[in-house]
Amino acid sequence: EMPQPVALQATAQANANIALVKYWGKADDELIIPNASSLSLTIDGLGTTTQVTFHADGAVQDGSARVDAESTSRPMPQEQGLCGDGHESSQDSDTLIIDGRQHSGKALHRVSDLLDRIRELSGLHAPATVISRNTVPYAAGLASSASAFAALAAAGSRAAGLNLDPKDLSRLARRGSGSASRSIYSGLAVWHAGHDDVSSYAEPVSTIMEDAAEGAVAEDFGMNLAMVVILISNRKKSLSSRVAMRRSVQTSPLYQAWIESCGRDLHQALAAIGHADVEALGAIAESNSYGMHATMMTAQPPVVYWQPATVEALHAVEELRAEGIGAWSTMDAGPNVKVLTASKDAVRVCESLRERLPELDIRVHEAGKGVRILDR
Ligand code: 2P0
Repeated sequence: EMPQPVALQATAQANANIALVKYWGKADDELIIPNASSLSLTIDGLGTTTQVTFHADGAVQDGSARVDAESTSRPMPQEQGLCGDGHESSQDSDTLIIDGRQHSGKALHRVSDLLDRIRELSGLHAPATVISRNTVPYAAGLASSASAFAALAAAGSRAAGLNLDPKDLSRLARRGSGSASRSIYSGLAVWHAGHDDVSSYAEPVSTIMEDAAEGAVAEDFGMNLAMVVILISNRKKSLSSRVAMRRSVQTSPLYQAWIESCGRDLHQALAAIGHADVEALGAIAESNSYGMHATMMTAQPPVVYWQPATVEALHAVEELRAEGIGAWSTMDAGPNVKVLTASKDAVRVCESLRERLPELDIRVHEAGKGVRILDR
């Protein structure tokens, strides 16, 4: 007479994004409201696939969720033995498996927080199992909370019977990790800083352009760009971006100027995109990235993600440009260097960089798709 457990399950895939105008610092740590709007390019080949299963006893407590009766269990490919007998019995709390390894502590806490938000929205009060795989072609170092939380928000909300529109999905992903708000979309996206939970969300640049042009047909601007990723290190970073950005906000004397520069940079970047001016966009992105790192380096204590090979790579990009090749560097909270280029130049940029930096793993990533639910 035990109620038959109902598997409420969905799987989603999301790609990483690289910011051209960076998000660095929060106005609200709890809701993850940034101090400035940001702009990014979603890229292919660096993503996360996540399956969420809610273990409900057929119960939807307040009836607000539309539960899909067809969402019966479809197991992910076996996760190196960790999907086995061990934890099915302890379903009073969430279970998190990333790349075949079960996680507890801080990682699980962050995931459970987002699941709590989904339970709140759906009225579904049930523990969940989250099985996540990073689709990284080369060893870590680029694993991104953006793709992880975008995939979790999409799979989790769908598994709970919610059917969120992209804007609400972006807001939900934002609660997991700020940059995840932008990975909902393909190509170029802007995360509007906003001032509260409702007004802080991302949308595609094409939408903004359409609005500005009052309904003119928009192209998918992002598809003309690519990122060449120079892998400097695949080690886990010493300091999380969350801590590093908070320290920058609180202690860098350059912080206020940084936030002001982001406003100008976004404005000019959108104008450059409107004119399909890759050169102008690249120059803005490179300068914005250096500005962000300046706020970290002038924090107390300083945050320096750079390694010797980072500086070599940055100089190599400058050399390419001196030769007339359109390539611009950008960096995030780690030592790796990403190089923005026109898609048509990407292979040439990649080959030139490989010649100059023969020790390093260097690969082309084209503009990527937005988050999507995978078929059952
Ligand atoms: C960005 N980064 O715009 C910036 C540039 C890294 C450097 O967003 O605290 O993991 O989870 O909101 O999104 C990385 O920060 O931070 C990031 P939380 P997140 O891509």
